Amino acid sequence: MPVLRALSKVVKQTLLGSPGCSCQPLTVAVRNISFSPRQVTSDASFHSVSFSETDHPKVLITGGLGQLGVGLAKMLRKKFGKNNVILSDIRKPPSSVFHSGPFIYSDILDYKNLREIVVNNRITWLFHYSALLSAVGEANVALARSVNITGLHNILDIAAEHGLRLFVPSTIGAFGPTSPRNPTPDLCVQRPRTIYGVSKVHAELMGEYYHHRYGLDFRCLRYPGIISADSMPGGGTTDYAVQIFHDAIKSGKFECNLRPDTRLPMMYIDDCLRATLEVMEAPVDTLSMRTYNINAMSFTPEELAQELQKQMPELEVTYDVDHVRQAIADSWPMNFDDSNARKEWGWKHDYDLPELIQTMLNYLSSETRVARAN
Ligand code: VAH
Repeated sequence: MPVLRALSKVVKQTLLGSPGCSCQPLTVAVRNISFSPRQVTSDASFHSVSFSETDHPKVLITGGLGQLGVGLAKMLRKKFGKNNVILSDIRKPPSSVFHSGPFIYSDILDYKNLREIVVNNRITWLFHYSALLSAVGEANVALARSVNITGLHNILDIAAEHGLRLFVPSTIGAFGPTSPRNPTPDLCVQRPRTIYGVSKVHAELMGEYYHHRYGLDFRCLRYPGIISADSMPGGGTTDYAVQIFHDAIKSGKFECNLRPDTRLPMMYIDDCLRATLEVMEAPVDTLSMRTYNINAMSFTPEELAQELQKQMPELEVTYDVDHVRQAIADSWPMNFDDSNARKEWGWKHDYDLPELIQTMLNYLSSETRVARAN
């Protein structure tokens, strides 16, 4: 065990008595001995830490207005209480989001702002979703590098300094054309060809470094393409698999921007969010790694269209390939090996392709009925 972590363990045990300390809320001033690179210059700084086992986590979600943040907040608020989950972003939230629970401005590029939020709200868990996705990142490499890499550094330092449990999503995009593609295991060559993928490999490696060097409780899942009914993805390569449902309901026609035979791993959002909570709640001694693949299904646009046409025979699907997205998709895994997640912390998916189709159509059809009625 690295020296710093051993020291931290001794400090905590001395202050708290035996490791199995009582469940009574116990707040002590813990001498913070340089758990983060930014603390190395100061010989000590004090912060109070709550060791109570009975408290719920106090959660901050960054990039909360993306495809996953609102659904994640809804699920976590059900479990931990509405006021224990703070959604944040740099954009103004829709009123439905604003009125569903605590929402604040947070800019992950503003280290001071982020640090104040963590201290003022006594945050203990952080879900870091701010990032530019694959296709939009290729259109703005400098911004993607800043948000996905510099922003991550701020998050890592603050999480280490304040002893947060930190979740950072990675992606199938963290692999490249020289990775095994069918299936892709947890540990193999990772030479992605997008700034998004490079930044996510960096996130995985930096998170694991901070775990081993500073004792940061970093946890990471490589997501497949995520399909959601009530939120739109923002500039990814797998976005076609969400758009097809909306266009099918709206017009009965869909133009796909990937080739019909492009096979990619995909997952329904409810499975993704449940996996994220399960890995964050997993007892630390069940985790042999800090970054895991998770998988549910793998399909091509043609297979998705055919399954959808079983419910909507009149659906017309045409193809107009976006060569940037196609080149990205051709470099990504076709299928994920997630056997470690299933073995170590009991991951299993609930939604296969037929269930996905039914769930998406039920939701969107009811949404359309409501919209027409108003
Ligand atoms: C993208 N939806 O397409 C994201 C995701 C697995 C892909 O990271 O960029």
